[in-house]
Amino acid sequence: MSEIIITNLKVVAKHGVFDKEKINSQPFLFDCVLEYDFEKAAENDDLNQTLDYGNIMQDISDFCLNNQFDLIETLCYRSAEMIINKYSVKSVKMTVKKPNAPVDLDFENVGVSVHLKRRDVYLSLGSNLGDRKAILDSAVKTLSANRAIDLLQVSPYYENPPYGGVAKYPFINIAVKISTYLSPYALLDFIHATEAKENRNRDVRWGDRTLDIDIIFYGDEIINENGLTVPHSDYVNRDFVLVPLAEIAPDFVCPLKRQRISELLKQLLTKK
Ligand code: A4P
Ligand code: MG
Repeated sequence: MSEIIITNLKVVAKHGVFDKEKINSQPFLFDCVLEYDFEKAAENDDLNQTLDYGNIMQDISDFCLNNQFDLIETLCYRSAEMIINKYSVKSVKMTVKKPNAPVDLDFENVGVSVHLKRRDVYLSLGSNLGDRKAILDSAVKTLSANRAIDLLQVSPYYENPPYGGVAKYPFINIAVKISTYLSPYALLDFIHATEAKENRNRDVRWGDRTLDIDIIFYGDEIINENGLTVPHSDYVNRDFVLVPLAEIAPDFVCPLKRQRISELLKQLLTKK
């Protein structure tokens, strides 16, 4: 793993909550660490095979000067987003310090930091009410319209009988691969908003629904807390998840089961 590191890039700009901060400029100090594979550039001693740190510094400086935010949190997050989207790096760690923050105490710096990291995420989408294909298409469109999400693959549609004994009508299911730097919880919030947009009603667990989106994998991470379980707790028992998933990611290895999707599907089908 290799990194490009910028420290204490100073930009004099007008961010802050107070009126006087919006009128009088003050310094903001940026640290930026980009995860970037520059081994080839080093081997060939070639600037064209790496990122020009001068361009990155200019972009951070321009972004800081051309925008105005109340919070350094916003300045930090948005400038990290600008860099990860423009340079397609694996991750960006951005720190913003405000040495002249209006606090009447003796301090050197106050700052915030954010680490954005791209992961491949697999989602399972299902619909069994309304115009099911149109709803799934619209959900995929909503996902890809989020600037933090790149849509990588979409499986074909599969029609399935309802699983779980609660829902009455047949589902159409698809699997989708995205790349995103949203945290798992930010992604879950966005998924819930996407379901709500398609008039999802949450009255009955496992019930009929216009749209359901589940996170099956979030990179290699294993998460088991605060209402989120990833890998999804029951996906290995669900052919409506595994069949579309095997279509787009047969060789993906489940971080929990340590088996490929194609093997897991085979096992499920022989059990049935
Ligand atoms: N949650 C925890 N882990 C996750 C995760 N990995 N992805 C929490 C998404 N959400 C996760 O989900 C309830 C809560 O689970 C969420 O608020 C989140 O914090 P929900 O979507 O509100 O409720 P639900 O969908 O009714 O419950 P659940 O348990 O998610 O149901 P499933 O498992 O989604 O099952 N048959 C076919 N053929 N095709 C289907 O698509 N879908 C279901 C729903 C039933 N039968 C089906 C299908
Ligand atoms: Mg669900």
